[in-house]
Amino acid sequence: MMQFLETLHAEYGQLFSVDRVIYREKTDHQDLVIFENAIFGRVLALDGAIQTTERDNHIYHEMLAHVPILAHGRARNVLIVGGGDGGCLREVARHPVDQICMVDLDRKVIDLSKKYLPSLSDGAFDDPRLTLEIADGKAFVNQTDRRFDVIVVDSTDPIGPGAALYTPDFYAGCRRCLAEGGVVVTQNGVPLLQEDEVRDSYRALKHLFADVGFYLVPVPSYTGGALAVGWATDDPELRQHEYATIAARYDNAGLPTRYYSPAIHVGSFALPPEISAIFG
Ligand code: AG3
Repeated sequence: MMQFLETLHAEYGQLFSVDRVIYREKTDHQDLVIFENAIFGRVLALDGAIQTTERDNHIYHEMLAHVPILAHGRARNVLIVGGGDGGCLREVARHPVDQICMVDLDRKVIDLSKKYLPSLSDGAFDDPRLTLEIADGKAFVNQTDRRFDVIVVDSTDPIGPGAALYTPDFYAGCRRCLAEGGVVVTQNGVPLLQEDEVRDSYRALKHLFADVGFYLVPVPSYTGGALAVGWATDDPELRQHEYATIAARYDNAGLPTRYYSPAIHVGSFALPPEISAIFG
């Protein structure tokens, strides 16, 4: 393999030169490849779709973890659904939470990421606060007795095993195991290329939660423009905090962020009219 062409979208794709294939395997669930690219460093792809890269994963993972946790302000129990590469876990673990539960379907993604992409988790899989479950996320949220203040859905796209994590049944399970005052955030694709995904998630979440919205995160390797992250909670105040509130919490947490900042947090909820129109 000298080049990797992303096959996520039928009509458009991004091309990476491949300096070296680090590892390739068809796991029980998905076609996994880790390769080396001169700009992005090591890159993880599942079923032909880019999942994460050494170079830009901090943008996505900082925003997926810090926005809901700092908006909540006193999160003690956090659930990550998916996220087997450990990047989201790394950022969640920087907070003084009591417990982190991570549920991923594919053990191979976790094991191979630890081995070939160690900077992604940066040791967070050894965090004593972590409970790791290899399980179907949809079944987990519909069955667990645990309750979570923040749920982060760090899923693949709604193709293959990830599709279950975009269903009304899954969202209802998230609601079921969300503690009072909690918030759910969901990876929701790039609106320019995946408009239906944004619309469908909005409609399904709106049935279940009082306040549903999106914030935007520009991740270069998720090509096509900013990525939408879904936001669902019964507390509308969580996404209306003033800059000063978020800045005070951020300073208090002492997070070593490279992309996230309180100003970016607040600004990321500002949507271009053409994106609001998708679900408005
Ligand atoms: N999250 C993968 C997000 C995929 C975004 N896809 C896209 N460009 N539409 C899981 C891996 C990161 N921890």
